[in-house]
Amino acid sequence: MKRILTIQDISCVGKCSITVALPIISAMGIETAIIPTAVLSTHTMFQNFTVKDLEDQIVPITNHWIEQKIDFKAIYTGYLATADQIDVIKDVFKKFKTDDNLIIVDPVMADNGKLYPAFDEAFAAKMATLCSEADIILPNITEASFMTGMEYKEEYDEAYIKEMLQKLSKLGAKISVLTGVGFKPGKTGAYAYDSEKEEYFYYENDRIDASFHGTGDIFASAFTGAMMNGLSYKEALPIAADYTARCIQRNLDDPDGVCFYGVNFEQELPYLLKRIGK
Ligand code: PXL
Repeated sequence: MKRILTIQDISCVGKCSITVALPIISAMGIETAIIPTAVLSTHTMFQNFTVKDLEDQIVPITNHWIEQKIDFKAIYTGYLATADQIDVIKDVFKKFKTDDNLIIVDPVMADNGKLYPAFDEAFAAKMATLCSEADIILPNITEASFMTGMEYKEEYDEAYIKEMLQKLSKLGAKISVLTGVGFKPGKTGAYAYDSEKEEYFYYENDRIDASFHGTGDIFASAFTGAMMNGLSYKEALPIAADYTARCIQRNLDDPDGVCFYGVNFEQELPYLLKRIGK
């Protein structure tokens, strides 16, 4: 069985970060090791959440793994608690990078034109340096605008997206994926650029008119799980996009009531597994 490592927070209630990555990637048949960057009572969109930074655990945990000769086919990072953690995580990459494993960085820090409450522009600049060490990055347009210095736009054309992808690819990742890119009403999608092949790829799907937390993490987790099942990034992106859309719809249709802080990814897992042939 393949084993990957995901590095992000545990929001004890929140349906985001590790509490979605672990079940999704595990269900896809991939062993999912974790490094929790912090423990929060809830994600940061709740009022008065508690937070405990776990940065001091990262070095001892990874030193022990080195002793035990544990390795990973991918390292996927999500929400990181502080800018200082980013240097520690770069050391984790150094410890576990091999010629044939994949580093996937989702630079979780912002959405809808704004940084999340815990972050500032210095954090965004530091996150750009982590993206430089990745094979694949998965920012949304807001995150990309903070990392490239491009103006954030709600309405844009293809030239704006392509320029953003060019600037992102200068950070250094082989494949840059911009999420939440839609050119028509009722549509969204993922727009990717492969800097080695100098090739763009766009997958468009229906946009469900509702916004919930954790959907970016669900997308990144399904994408990582699909890649680890041997699919190409062009095969993995549509699966991740369609699965995420179904999770949002399923939440809206939930007979037990709509969850306001996250979506129903659990009951759409059978769909995801079918899409990867399991
Ligand atoms: O889904 C992204 C995310 C992950 N973890 C925490 C968050 C957020 C988004 O706000 O607050 C703690």
